[in-house]
Amino acid sequence: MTDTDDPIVRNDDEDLELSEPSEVAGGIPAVMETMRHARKKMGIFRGTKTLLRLNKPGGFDCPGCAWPDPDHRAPAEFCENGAKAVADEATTDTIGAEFFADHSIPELMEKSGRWLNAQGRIAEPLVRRENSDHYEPISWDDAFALIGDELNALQSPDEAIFYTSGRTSNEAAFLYQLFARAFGTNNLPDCSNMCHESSGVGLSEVIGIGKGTVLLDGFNYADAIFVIGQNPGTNHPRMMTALQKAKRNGATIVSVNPLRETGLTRFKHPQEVRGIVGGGTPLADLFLQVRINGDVALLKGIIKRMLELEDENPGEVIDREFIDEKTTGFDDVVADVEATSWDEIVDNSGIEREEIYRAADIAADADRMICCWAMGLTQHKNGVANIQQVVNLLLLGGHFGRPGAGACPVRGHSNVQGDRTVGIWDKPTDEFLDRLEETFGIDAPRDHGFDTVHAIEAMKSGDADVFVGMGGNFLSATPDTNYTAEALENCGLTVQISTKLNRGHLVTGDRALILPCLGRTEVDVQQSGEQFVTVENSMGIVHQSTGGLDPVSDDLLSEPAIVAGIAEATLGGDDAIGWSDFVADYDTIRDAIEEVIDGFEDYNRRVRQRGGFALPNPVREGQFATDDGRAKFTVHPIPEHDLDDGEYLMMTIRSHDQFNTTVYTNDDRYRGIHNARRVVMLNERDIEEAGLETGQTVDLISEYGGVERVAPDFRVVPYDLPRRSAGTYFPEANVLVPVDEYARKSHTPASKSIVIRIRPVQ
Ligand SMILES: Nc1nc2c(c(=O)[nH]1)N[C@H]1C(S)=C(S)[C@@H](COP(=O)(O)OP(=O)(O)OC[C@H]3O[C@@H](n4cnc5c(=O)[nH]c(N)nc54)[C@H](O)[C@@H]3O)O[C@H]1N2
Ligand SMILES: Nc1nc2c(c(=O)[nH]1)N[C@H]1C(S)=C(S)[C@@H](COP(=O)(O)OP(=O)(O)OC[C@H]3O[C@@H](n4cnc5c(=O)[nH]c(N)nc54)[C@H](O)[C@@H]3O)O[C@H]1N2
Ligand SMILES: [Mo]
Repeated sequence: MTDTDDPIVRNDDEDLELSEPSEVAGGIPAVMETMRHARKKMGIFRGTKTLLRLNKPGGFDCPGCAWPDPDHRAPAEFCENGAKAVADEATTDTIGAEFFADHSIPELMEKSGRWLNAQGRIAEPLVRRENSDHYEPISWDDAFALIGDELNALQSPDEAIFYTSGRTSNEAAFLYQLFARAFGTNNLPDCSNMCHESSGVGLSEVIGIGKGTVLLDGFNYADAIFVIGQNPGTNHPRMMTALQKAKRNGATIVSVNPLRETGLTRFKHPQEVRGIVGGGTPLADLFLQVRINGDVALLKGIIKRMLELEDENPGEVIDREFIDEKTTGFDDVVADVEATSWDEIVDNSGIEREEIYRAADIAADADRMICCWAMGLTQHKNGVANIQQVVNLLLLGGHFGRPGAGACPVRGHSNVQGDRTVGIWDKPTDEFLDRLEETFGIDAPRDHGFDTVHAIEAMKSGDADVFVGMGGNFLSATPDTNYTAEALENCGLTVQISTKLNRGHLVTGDRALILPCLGRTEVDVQQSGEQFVTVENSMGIVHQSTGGLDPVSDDLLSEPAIVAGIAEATLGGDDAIGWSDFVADYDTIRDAIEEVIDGFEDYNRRVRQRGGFALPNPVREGQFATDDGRAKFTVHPIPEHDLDDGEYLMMTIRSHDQFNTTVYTNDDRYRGIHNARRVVMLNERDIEEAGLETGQTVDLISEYGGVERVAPDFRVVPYDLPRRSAGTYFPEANVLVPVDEYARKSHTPASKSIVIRIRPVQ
């Protein structure tokens, strides 16, 4: 099923160069990078103006990540990687009819993803007609009519799939899900399915809400902060400022990661004088170099040790009163860790007993403890169990319902959390659908829809025929790239609502549309005047985002306008929803959200207040919204990976110089890997034992269910990671992740634990 000579994700790697990984994140190099990106892509004027509006009141929300903004903002809190994301969108280069006349789709397939993205913003709507190998211009009306015709020709609305990436605003997302449901389907997969779904599912089951329980301010009170399976120096650089402050206020920080990620060791605040000149603050007091997917074992070890300490000092270590009053299942967890031997814990976590004791001491001493995590925990078959095991640790110390303590899943895309809140979900609750029906007089479909992996299967098997992507890069972000490509090609129509060109635009159904939209940085003028949109950050704060730049092209529509156009063309005259009224004034969309979803009372007024407002979070107030009002301790087995000789457990991660599938450069500056992305990081001793050499070219092979998948032409890079572990970049290694290898319950692809073999290329 794979063709080794023809990787679907193309790279333009040059000579691989290696240097020592950076010890310090932030500081002067980060500021320089920020300015370089801003100038190069936007020009001096647009660049400076844009960065000054980033994350400021009256400005736009940074599209870089979902980390919240501090209330008392530094003059401009932006980070190097936020600036890269902004510069990438705010570029003045554009592509349109001429570009696509010059470049056929097969020709574009030969280009790297980095090259495709670097061509500029898509400036006008484009169509690929049947049997054509070119995109050509199409009017907005004709594009909408084409979609309406195809959707209405389906046998069932469930043959359509409406994907969302997490940059979409609350307003656009709400209209989009409303349209999907008015049309008749809950097929609303989103990037969250591949991201924090394990967190949402895991937390909902045991604490009754699928969101984090910590506010940014809480970092100022925490005694201990565990950062597990997360690389904030690269992916959430503004979080480093919060960690630095926490540390100055006395918090002890523990990093749990197979890699010694730059930034957690030392961090220089780029916007503080002492950050620029000094040696940086060492952030992590303890680094636990866990084996890939060794977290359950490690967390059990920490809990086991804390219970031993409690026996020695009764009443000093765990919060017995909280456990008795507010939780269930404690005795089972005690029995489970007692039955788990230290050998099992040490072998499976890869962490020595003394180190586990140190971590347990830190947790035991903390009156207030926060656990943060990201993809290192969620993207495993036992992703949900990982999260619930973290909750076990937090429950032991009663770390819910007070500031400075709690669960902190750190979200990725800047509005991925808000999209879910306003209804982008393949498994909506009946209560939500009832409210939609009452408000809009529609018959909402009740069957659950396809999530991301099941959407791929449905397109592959012919059960789905139309794919619409609200942002994102479905082809390259999903697992099993070759399989997903076949799935998309099996559709009658694929539609991508996008800002920039990506490989997902090149692998299409019989017909394809690219609908270019305004970006967050741009002014959005509708009938009632200039509009703003709203987003929800990782901590449940809803706030405004207002673009300030002139749109790069006159032919762009806003995301809400595009949804409305599709809805009108599809639902026609029979439908009572006033789509154009919504677009004329986004306040009316917010009024509708307020009617349908609790917590948005007085939305339009409150979101105009500086800093926005917090959505209700009962757990923060000490109320667990579970069936019996108590939080649940839960027992989970230690996952087993019996690696045969020559097998490695691979995690697919982000470099410092990419945003998901958008590659800015072929460097991974912090890790000291330059000019190449088709690399596999391996422990030096594993390289030696396998008879491999630094820089050698190899093919990576995964074999699941009798199917061999090959990622050709990777270079061997020695790196400090545990034995028998391998690290590769996403999306290059996605071909190796089988579509059906996903987390139980959450269906998040197991992109961080894939067994691979390595075959030298002769
Ligand atoms: N600049 C930039 N910012 C981004 C993004 C980006 O691509 N670029 N992406 C955004 C998005 S959508 C998201 S979801 C976040 C992602 O943010 P992260 O989750 O930080 O991103 P990953 O690179 O996937 O890194 C996962 C980390 O987990 C570690 N890890 C892997 N496997 C394991 C394991 O089994 N156990 C433990 N303990 N650790 C493990 C890896 O070494 C790595 O440090 O970032 C967001 N912000
Ligand atoms: N192997 C592996 N796979 C992974 C991951 C991993 O760690 N390993 N991580 C997973 C995670 S956490 C995530 S979140 C997904 C990400 O999956 P996606 O969200 O689908 O992918 P992105 O690369 O973020 O999407 C980039 C594209 O979005 C479009 N875009 C950018 N801004 C806008 C906008 O404002 N509006 C619109 N309409 N379009 C816009 C541009 O055309 C750009 O090319 O990938 C997942 N895939
Ligand atoms: Mo994500």
